Order: sequence, then C-alpha cells, then structure tokens
Amino acid sequence: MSSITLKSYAERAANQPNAAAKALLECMARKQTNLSVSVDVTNKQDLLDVCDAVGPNVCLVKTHIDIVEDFDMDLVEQLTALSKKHDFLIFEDRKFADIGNTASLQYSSGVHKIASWSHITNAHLVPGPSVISGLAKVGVPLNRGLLLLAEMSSAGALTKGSYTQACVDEAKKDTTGFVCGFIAMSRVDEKEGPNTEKDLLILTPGVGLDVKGDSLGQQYRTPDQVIRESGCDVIIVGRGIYGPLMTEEGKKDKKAAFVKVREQGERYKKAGWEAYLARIGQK
Ligand code: S5P
Repeated sequence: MSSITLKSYAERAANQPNAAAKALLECMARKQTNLSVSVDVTNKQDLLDVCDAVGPNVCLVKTHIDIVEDFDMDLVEQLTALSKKHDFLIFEDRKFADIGNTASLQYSSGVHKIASWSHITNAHLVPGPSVISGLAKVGVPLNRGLLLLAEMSSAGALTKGSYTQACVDEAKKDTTGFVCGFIAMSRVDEKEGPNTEKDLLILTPGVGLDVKGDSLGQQYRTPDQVIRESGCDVIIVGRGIYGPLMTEEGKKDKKAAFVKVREQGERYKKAGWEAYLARIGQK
C-alpha cells in the first residue's frame, strides 16, 4: 500500500468518513487550493474584509474568535455568509485542553457558541482522551471535525516524541468518528510507514515565504517544504497574508493594503498548489 501523500485530494475526499474533512478535501480539489488563511485580527470588520479579500483563494478560514474586541453573533452570521459566497470552511483554532465536561461546555456554550458555526476545531491531548469524548458529544451530531495538536511550530515546543505518538494512536483508534487529523509539522501518522488504517489530514502552521520567524518563537517554512518535503496537506498562513494591514502604511491606506492582502493570498495559493502537484507527480 502506498503513502497517503501520493493520493489526490479528490481521491481522499471520496473515501473520507468524517463529513467536515470530506467537505474540506472536496473544496480543496474543486478550488485547487490547499491554503488556509489564519485571520488573527482584533476587529470584526477587518476580519470580514480579510475573508472577503482572500476568500476566492482559500479552502479554510482559521479564526481566533476570542481576540475579536467587538465580537457579536452578527460576525458569525456574516462569516458564514462569506463561507458560502466564496466556498470555504471555517476552523476555530480554540485549542481545547480541559477535562471532557469543561471542554464540551466551552465548545457548545458561552459567548461564542463555537460548535454552532465552526466546521473544524482543535484540541491538545494533554488531559487524555476524555477531551475527545467531551468535544465529540457536541461536535458529532453537528457533523464537525476535530484536529489534535500533535506537533507545534514554535521553538522549544514540548509536542514531540511519545506525546506526538500518543496523538497519532488516539486519532487512529478514535471510535467517535470526530477526530479527522492533526495540527502537525510533518506526516506524523506515517512515521513508521504508510498509514493504511485511516485517512487523517495534516494542517500545518508556521508557513512563510519571506521571513524565517518572529520575535516570539514562531518558526516559518515554505509551502514547498511543508507540502512536498514533509507531506502535510494544508498550509496555514497568517501574517504572511494579512501582514500588509498591520504596517503603519497599511493602517493609513487600508484600500492599498487590501490589494496587497489579496495578492499575497494568490501567491500562497499558487505556491501551495504547485508543491502538491509536484508531490503527487502531476508536475
Ligand atoms: O503550532 C502551532 C499551532 C497553531 S494552530 N503554531 C501556530 O502558529 N498556530 C497558529 O497558526 C497560531 O495560533 C496562529 O494563529 C497561526 C500562525 O500565524 P502566523 O501569523 O505566524 O502565520
């Protein structure tokens, strides 16, 4: 049996049992993009404007909804409308890490009601598999998907060795059907040869074409290193795309900044897709 990395996204979509992962793979194949934009901005209008600008080029919008200062449910409604307009899924990067009961309440309730609008979310396995069961109780009836943080991009991350392996083992033996992949830097499910048990997605942050890192430990690799060399499936790009909005120049002239944001989206989409075509031998 051959590695998951040699299969096309469309082929994998056809056999994917998790509804959210299936929809994501189908969207990737349809739009020819493996780019997810991480929209880490702190006001509602900027968040929506970035999504509108890069929407045509992405398969997935990743949010940190708790950093939005003027959050309200109208933001969620508008974001959902944009996801339909541009054909992308939504991933709330909540990184749940509590006991099952608390995680399930954090996922379903509170101000943000994440499960009601986010197709995909993620969790640390630190509390053990009960975090999966707690979240699955809420997410499975809604056809959502869960990613486990098996590896992180920041310098000195403790997500390695037996911890990473435990994430892989839990994902493979998950009986809820909720776990559909990982946040990871490499093809963690194929460390010991091809994964023939269960198709799992690998979404990878720490992607940048122009810089190697930031002043707070983030480490960047190129789309080619991530998709072709490391066999990951989706590139997650934040400041590499919306960065032009954050400069003094960008704050003064938002219109010009959004032109650049759109261009960066196109640039990362192209780089990610070329790396994928090279990986599956179509280029
Ligand atoms: O290991 C990780 C996991 C995640 S989800 N490293 C990360 O950087 N992330 C997230 O990806 C992080 O929270 C941020 O939202 C995004 C990377 O942003 P960038 O601006 O550095 O591209």
